[in-house]
Amino acid sequence: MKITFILPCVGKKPNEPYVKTWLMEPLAIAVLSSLTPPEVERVFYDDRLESIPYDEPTDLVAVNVESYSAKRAYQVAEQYRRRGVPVVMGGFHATLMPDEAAEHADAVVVGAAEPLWPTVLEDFKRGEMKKKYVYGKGNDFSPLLPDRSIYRGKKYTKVTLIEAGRGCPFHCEFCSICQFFNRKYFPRPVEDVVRELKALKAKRVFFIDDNLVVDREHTKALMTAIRPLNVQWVGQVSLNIAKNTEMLGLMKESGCLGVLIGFESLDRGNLEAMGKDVNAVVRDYDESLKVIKKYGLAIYATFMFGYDNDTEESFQEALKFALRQNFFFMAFNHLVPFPGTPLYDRMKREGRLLYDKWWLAEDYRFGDIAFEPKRMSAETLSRYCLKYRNKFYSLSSIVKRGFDFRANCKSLFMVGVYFIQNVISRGDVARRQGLPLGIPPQTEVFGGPGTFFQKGSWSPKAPWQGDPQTRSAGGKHENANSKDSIRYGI
Ligand code: B12
Ligand code: SF4
Repeated sequence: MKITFILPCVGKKPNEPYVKTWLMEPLAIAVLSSLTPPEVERVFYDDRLESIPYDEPTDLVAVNVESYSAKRAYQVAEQYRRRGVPVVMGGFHATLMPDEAAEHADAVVVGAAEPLWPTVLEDFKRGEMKKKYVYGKGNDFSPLLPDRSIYRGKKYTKVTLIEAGRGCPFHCEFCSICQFFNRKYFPRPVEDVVRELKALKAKRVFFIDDNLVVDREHTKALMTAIRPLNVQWVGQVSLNIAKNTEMLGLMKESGCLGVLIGFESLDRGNLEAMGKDVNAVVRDYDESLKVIKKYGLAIYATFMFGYDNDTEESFQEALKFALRQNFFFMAFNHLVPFPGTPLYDRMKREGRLLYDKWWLAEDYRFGDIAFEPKRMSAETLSRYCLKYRNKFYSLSSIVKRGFDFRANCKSLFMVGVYFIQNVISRGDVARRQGLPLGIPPQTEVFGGPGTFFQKGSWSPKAPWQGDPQTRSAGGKHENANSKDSIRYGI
């Protein structure tokens, strides 16, 4: 028996490389591979880096589906199913939208793969694969280590992704994580994390937990256990970490180089509307950052714009704040109504969705706004995000921030990482904006790694060939509701 694993890309611009900062190891594929019995032959195609050989014989195809890659996942599935090969889907989007995914797959796995994947394979072997597999209890880690040999031959960013826990107990209205994990946190046994780090001999690690400091005792035990391993790591934490200097000390001693913090907004009203209580308890961002910075940690700050109090001043203030704080990286994201979130439901109730299913809409591009903001147009919101990202990643800003030696450039290694990654991120601002979702199959002819050449009749004047700053988001959205989903007909 042979399984083909697929990680779909979001979409591609003809003759251009894929978004570079997104090219990390896809951990879900290594986890699935580890759960697959050794006698099963496995191959993996990463759609971001290579072409998919649809005609290569295989018995079963397993596809990871996120909301941004859903359209592409369905296109890929259609290609295999046309050839008579059954397709199984799983991942965030497949879990939050199982009925939609089931229209494009032979089976859908809802939730974590660990407790279900072996059963799916058993059922498949017997010719009795079910349409849906649902795991309702929570999220079990497997003692098996992810099988990273599945990445062989593929060039990813040189950082190892690893999990110390899953989920988050908070309830921010826009967040897919708390929906996926039912607002719970599931710690992974510390000894398994240590065993994985030792087996990998990994020196540069990204703890992908959405909030590494949810369960203080677990995190302390983890930091203490990894201290002797001499790894350098980055992770995502919440801002209230500033109140816990013991934890900050442990993080630093265990090799923490930097943290990603979701600031989201400088406006209290916006934070309340988001339900981002974990930030609302921190009265003064500058004071909190002063504490965190004492530990010499680089900071990747993420902001989200589009809540009801946001105006252009909100962008100006956030930029001022980011430059004052010399953040290592900064994300100026726009609010996205991800399916299955309370935000999506609220926007729908309030009649503010510009698309019923933006992730499948024919004319939706990465960077487009999928809802009607209160105090500016959708087009203006999209344009401001782009404008202020460009300002943050301007050459003068990169140089200025680089001079904060303590936070950003405290060793020769960090100087290299800082400048290379900031220059790549600068390029990615344009690479991501206007990225179409999916690749119409009739145009799918691949070129060099990560690129494809366009053929056929697809969009002779594609939107990204125009000026992304003037392309109208608001206008075109008017006709883009509901029926517009999936008109790419394969
Ligand atoms: C690391 C990470 C990244 C990295 C690397 C991504 C990569 N592909 O390697 C970077 C930073 C590049 C990134 C980029 C983006 N990301 Co990201 N990312 C994550 C993060 C933190 C961890 C992903 C991971 O490896 N998890 C560990 C694996 C084991 O878990 P998993 O993927 O859920 O897989 C499990 C199950 O879902 C299931 N499963 C998954 N696939 C399949 C397939 C089958 C067949 C089966 C049976 C089961 C199954 O089994 C697995 C084991 O239990 C998640 C949040 C999270 N906690 O997962 C966000 C997350 C996936 N990202 C998200 C987003 C939005 C993005 C961006 C669009 C952000 C942006 N604006 O740029 C881009 C899109 C990039 C792309 N798709 O090409 C969202 C997706 C939401 C959604 N509804 O789809 C998440 C959930 C974060 C969030 N806060 O909402 N991301
Ligand atoms: S704190 Fe972060 S991970 Fe947790 S619910 Fe809020 S946005 Fe999601």
